[in-house]
Amino acid sequence: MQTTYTVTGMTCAHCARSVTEELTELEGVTDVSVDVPTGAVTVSSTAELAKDDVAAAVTEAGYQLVG
Ligand code: 9UX
Repeated sequence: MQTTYTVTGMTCAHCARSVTEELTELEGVTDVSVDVPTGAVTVSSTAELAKDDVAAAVTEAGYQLVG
């Protein structure tokens, strides 16, 4: 399945990489796609992710999940 989240604070490709790396560590995540200008982060996973886990990973990377 695929879910798109909004993340604030990313301004460059390195930001996107940090978020991607953290999210990829979550169990079941198979792909992460980041659009820096809009903050849209699309996560593909084998099962539905807990939003708290996604938020924690984004925070760990240094950014914030919206909503
Ligand atoms: Mo650089 Mo993207 O500080 O932050 S990683 S703008």
